[in-house]
Amino acid sequence: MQTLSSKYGKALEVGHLVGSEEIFDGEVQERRNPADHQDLVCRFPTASKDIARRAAQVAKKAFEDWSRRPAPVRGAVLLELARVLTREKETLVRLMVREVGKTFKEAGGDVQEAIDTAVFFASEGRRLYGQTVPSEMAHKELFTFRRPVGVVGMITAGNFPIAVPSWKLIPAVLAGNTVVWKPSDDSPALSYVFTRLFEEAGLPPGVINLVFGGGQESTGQWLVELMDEGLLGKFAFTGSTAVGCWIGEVAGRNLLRPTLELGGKNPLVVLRDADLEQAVEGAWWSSFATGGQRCTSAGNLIVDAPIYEEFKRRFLEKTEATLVGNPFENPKSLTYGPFINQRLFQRWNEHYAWGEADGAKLLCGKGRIMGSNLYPLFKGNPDAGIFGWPTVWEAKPGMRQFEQEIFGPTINLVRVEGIEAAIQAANAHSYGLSSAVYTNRRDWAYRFKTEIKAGMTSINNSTVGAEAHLPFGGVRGSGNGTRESGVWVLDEYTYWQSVNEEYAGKLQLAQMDTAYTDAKTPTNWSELLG
Ligand code: UN1
Repeated sequence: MQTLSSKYGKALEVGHLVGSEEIFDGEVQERRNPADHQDLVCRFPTASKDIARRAAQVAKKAFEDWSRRPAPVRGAVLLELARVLTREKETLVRLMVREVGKTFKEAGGDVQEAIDTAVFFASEGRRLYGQTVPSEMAHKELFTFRRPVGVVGMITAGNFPIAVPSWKLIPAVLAGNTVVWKPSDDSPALSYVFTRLFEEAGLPPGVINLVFGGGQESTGQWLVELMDEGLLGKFAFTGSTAVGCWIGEVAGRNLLRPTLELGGKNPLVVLRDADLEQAVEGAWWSSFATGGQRCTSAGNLIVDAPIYEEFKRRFLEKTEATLVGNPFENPKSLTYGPFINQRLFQRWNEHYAWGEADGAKLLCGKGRIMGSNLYPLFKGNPDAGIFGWPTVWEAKPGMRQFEQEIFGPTINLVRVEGIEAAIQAANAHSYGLSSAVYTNRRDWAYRFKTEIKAGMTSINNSTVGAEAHLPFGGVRGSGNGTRESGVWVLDEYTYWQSVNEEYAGKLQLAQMDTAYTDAKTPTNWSELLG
C-alpha cells in the first residue's frame, strides 16, 4: 500500500490481498469522493480470473489450519477485531464519508454495526453449540456438530461498505471457513483497511483474501464461476435481484446454497389512527436516509384516506426542510449526500420520465441538483459531485416507480382506504425485504405483521434499522430465504454433521436391533365401562 495526498486526506494505492502477498496486477481504477470528484480516495487494480483462482487456492490451503483451530480461539480474534475497529472508528468514519459520501452520523452507524457483529460472534465462538441426541439403543450416543463449509466467495455492495461485509466475513471465519471477497468498486479503500484490521486482530494470512474489480465480465463474474471449478463451498452476495438469480443458478448446478440478499421495494403504511408526528418522522427517514440508497429504504408510503391530506402536507413540509450537500464539509447538519455512483444516478434520473409517462404526479423534486438547478437547502458545490433533489410523487400500484427498486432520494405517496387495501397495496410488488406500519391498534398491527410478505417488519418504526443480532433478509424477489446476523446466520456458514458413537462392543442396528417394549393385549374400555 502507498499513500498519496489528496483533497480531504490521503489517497490509498492498494493491491489485492492474497495470502500474505499484496498483488498490484491488473488494470488500475480510481475511486473518487462522490461528493467532490477532485478528492481521489483510492487507486486499485482489477483482478483477472487467474488472480481470483489463486486467491481461492490460497483460501483452500488456509482452511486446513484455520478450520482446525478451536472455535473459542477463532472467536478471540473477533474480540480483538472489535477492539481495533473501535480504536479506528473515527478514521473509518472519515474514510467512509469520503469514499461513499455518507453523512458522519450514518457512517458511524455503519462502523458500529460491524463492531456489534464482532462482539456478538466473538462469544459465539464459545458456544457454536451442537446437540446431544438420545439414541434408541443402549450403549450408544448421538451428537450433532457444526462443520465449516470451506472456501466462501463473497460479493458485497458499496452502500454499507463495512457493516454488510461484516455480516458475512465475521460469521464465516468464526465458523472456520476461509474467504475470497470481491467488494464493491465503490469502496476499495474501506475494504482494504477492513481486511488489514482483521489481520491486525490476529487472523492468519489467507483466511480472508481480497480481490478488487467490477461485476459483470470482470472479477465478480469470474469469482462466481469458480463454483464451476469446485473451488468454492459457498457463495454470499448482496446486490441486485437479477445478479442474485444468476448466482443462484450457478450455485444450484453445483449443489451449493448461496446467501442472497437482494433488492427491495419496502412499503411503509400509515393507518388512520397513527401518531402522525411519529409517522412523518419515520417515513421521512426511511425515504431519505443515505439518500434512499439502502436496500431497506422505503419505496412506497401507503397512507389511509382519512389522514392522507394531513400526512401529505406534513410530509412535504418535512421533505422541503431536508438538507443535502457535501457531508465531509458539513459534518453535523446534513440528511444526505451524493449518489454513490453514476449508475445509481442514471436509474434515479430515468424514473422522472417513468413518472411522467405512467401518470404519476410530481409533488416535490427537480432532478439533479446543479449550479444551474439549485436546491435551496444545498450545502457546498453541487457540480463537484452528483446530487439529487428530495423527490416526492403521488403514484399508484402498477406504475413502474411503484414496483421497481430505485436507489435514490425518491418516494411515492399512495392513497388507500382502510387496512385491507393498505395490506394489498403493500404486497403489490415482487419484493419482500422490509416493511413498516404506523398504527396504535393492536389488531391492525397484528394483521399487518401476519399478512405482509416481508422478511422484516417494523411496528411504529421506520423500514430501516437492522441490529447485529436479529436476522436480516427477505422473501420473494428480495432473497432466497437465507438470513444474515444473529445465530441464524451460522446455518449459512456451517453444515450439520450427525455423529453416533457405539459403546456396546458389538454392531447394533437402528430400527432392527432396537429393543422396543411389546404392547399388552388390548383392554376393551368401552365394554368395561358400559
Ligand atoms: C443494506 O441496505 O444493504 O437496517 C443494509 C438498515 C441497515 C442495514 C442496511 N442497518 O438499514
